[in-house]
Amino acid sequence: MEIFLSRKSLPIWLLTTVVLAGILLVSCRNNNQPAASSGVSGLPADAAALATARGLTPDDIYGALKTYMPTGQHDPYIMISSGGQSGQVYVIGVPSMRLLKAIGVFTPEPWQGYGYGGHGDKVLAGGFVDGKPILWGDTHHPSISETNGEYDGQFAFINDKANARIAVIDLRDFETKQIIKTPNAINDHGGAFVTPNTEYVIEGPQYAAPLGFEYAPLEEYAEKYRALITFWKFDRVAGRIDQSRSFQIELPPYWQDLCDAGKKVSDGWVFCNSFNTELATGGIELGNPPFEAGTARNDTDYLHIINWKKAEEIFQSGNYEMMGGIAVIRLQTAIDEGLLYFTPEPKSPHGADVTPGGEYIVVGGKLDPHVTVYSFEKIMAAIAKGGHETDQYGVPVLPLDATMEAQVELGLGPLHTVYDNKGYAYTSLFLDSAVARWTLGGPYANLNPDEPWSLIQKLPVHYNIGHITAVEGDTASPGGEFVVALSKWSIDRFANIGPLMPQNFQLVDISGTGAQMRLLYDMPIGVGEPHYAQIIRADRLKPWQVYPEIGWDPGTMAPHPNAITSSEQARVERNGNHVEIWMTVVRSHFYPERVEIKQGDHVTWHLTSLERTPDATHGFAISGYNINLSLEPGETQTIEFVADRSGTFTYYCTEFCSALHLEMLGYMLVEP
Ligand code: CUK
Ligand code: CUA
Repeated sequence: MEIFLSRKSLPIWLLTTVVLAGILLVSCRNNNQPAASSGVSGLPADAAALATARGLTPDDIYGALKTYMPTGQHDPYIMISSGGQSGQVYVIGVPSMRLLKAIGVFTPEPWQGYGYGGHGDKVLAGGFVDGKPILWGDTHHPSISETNGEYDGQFAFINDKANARIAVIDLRDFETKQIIKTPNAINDHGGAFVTPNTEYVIEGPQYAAPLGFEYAPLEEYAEKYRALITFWKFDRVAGRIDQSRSFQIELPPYWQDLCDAGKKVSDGWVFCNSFNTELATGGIELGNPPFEAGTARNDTDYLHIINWKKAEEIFQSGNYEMMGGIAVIRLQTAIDEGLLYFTPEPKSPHGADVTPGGEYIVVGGKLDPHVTVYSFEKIMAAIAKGGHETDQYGVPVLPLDATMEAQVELGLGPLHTVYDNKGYAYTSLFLDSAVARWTLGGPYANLNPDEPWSLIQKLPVHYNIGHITAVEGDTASPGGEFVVALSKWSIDRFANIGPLMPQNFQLVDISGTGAQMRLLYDMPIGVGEPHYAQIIRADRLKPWQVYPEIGWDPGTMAPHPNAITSSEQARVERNGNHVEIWMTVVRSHFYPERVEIKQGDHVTWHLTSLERTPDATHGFAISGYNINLSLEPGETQTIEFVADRSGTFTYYCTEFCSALHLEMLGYMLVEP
């Protein structure tokens, strides 16, 4: 009896699935019969009875057994998901689809104590736009750092579409370390994507504006408006983007949408799809076509093909202009030096996804039922051949029949494509609300028995899938167990909680071959609209359980100069109207427990957690002063403020850290 759902033995699970599914079929046929006595040895009657009582189908049972994570067991995969309008990043276990953490990125995050007086304030200030505080973001595309085209689990990057910013998250402590405002651009989209060794974090543009987002009338769109793709140089040792070694390339004012870096055979190149080669500027109120029609008039837009290794050489040779504090390679230079080529893509494309070996680039049709597959080899041959026509800005356009490898008809609204280890590609079909599995050709053709470049299965999802993500899916060697459909609508999937409904992460089993994809689980996301997510094998992550030593500053990832290591060193010092406090934090005391200052004092307050026990986190909130920190074991943080309000204020620990947690408090008396 006890072997049911044995935790150690997978074959028993599988056996159990089959057996239980069989029982369900039987018990469905005899619906009025209690299934209490299954007659199958080793299977508890209560499990079958429960399944019958709940009306679970064999598919439901399969999904449950695939995703259930018994207490104490860990997910084999971790999903790093954008948080959409929340401005944050979410960390989710796969396949259990349990939310593990919300990482504060562009928006203050109280639980992490991010943006309420501690070092997070400085990180957030890095993203102010010309000094204006912007305390939210529209995160779209997270990207995990890579080494040799594999996720290395060290860092994650994410863009803010709304304000053209990029953030760096250190995966040792899952905290945001840097936000940087992209110079010269006011919005972005096609980032963050890394090159195969994270030499650069790429941030592609979206809606064109004059460089520096200076004023220019829309009538001057064609002459004055431009796009910019940014190559952020990432310094792995410092764990920061280095703007002085980064550069931008000026592009025509098409709306470059999504970019992906080449890998393996195509390492050194970047590919971005685009739309609005029509240069539509809206103005329905003036009798112009509205944007949604104006941008869809042409039969083709342009896939952008960018040679970033050569662009790096041009940057290093000094052939650029400094604008807004960053090197900009001008459009004419990019054309003259052969950094930029176009090739046509059918009707308002979406997505650009490089295959694991770098041989092909897949672009979704969005308004065309096909995905178009470009061959990198053919692109290179077409470039070498030369003598191309150009677009209106002088960029060479490689003919489609010279660059295209295949077109595969999948259905309505193909957007984004990911890959597995069996030679299949998976494309989200927004209008069909389906995941399409199809076969790659070329070197992938013998990985499965199906005919190359053909649609194998369309799995319905609920509803309107945007992105799709696969385990290790953007690497040179993707996994093959799961994809997650990032579905935009969830109407009727969850309990009604009012008109704003959650999005729906739908876990799909892709472990079989052929038409065997199965929908396993729906996870509501009620915190914003995530666009993209990446899924990394959990064993690639090496996060800390506690900070490396007492007095660690997560802001610099180094020992904090004002850390103290014992409560005897705790003290308050006054120098004129500057008060400096060195405080220790440990179960279940703040030392000192009383802080007496005067109204108008400038206060610098250093707090060090003396804890070494994993999970012994303390909070620190000063009521009425908008100060709130999370002090994880070993962490030191400094807050600074002016005591502008006299009165009696409490500070207390916000984490239930011990039986004496409620006693973990102090008084800050501010004398008028
Ligand atoms: S875009 Cu959202 S579904 Cu911002 Cu990646 Cu395609
Ligand atoms: Cu420390 Cu509660």
